[in-house]
Amino acid sequence: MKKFIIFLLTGFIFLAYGNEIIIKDPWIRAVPPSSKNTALFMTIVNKSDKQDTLISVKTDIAKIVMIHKTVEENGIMKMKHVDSLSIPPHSEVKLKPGGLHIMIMGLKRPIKEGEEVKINLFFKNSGNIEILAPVLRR
Ligand SMILES: [Cu+2]
Repeated sequence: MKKFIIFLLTGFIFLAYGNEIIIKDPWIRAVPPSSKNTALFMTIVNKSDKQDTLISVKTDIAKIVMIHKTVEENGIMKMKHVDSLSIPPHSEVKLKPGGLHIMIMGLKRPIKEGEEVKINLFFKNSGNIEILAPVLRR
């Protein structure tokens, strides 16, 4: 009985912990086979009372993955690297074309429309979150 209760408790703790950060609607932009770069977009939802921070992103399909923001300088849109991305408590951060995105550079192979790519997102508090992001033409 004791073991059963402990099992239940760990189950609840795991569930509560696992739901703090939710990745909604992830997708990777489909690019022609000649293109070596693409981008990943998604909405990061923080359901917890604490701020969390996206510190790094990894995928097997590319050499370099980094967080980018899009800024306007003298009327020209430029992409800038940011070290990390803060997700305030009880809020969501949208990564979308023309704004924040995960830059995927140096594709090791062409990506196909409809395929699902495994991505690992590393958060300061929530640790590693693995997602599958479909390659879409949007
Ligand atoms: Cu970029």
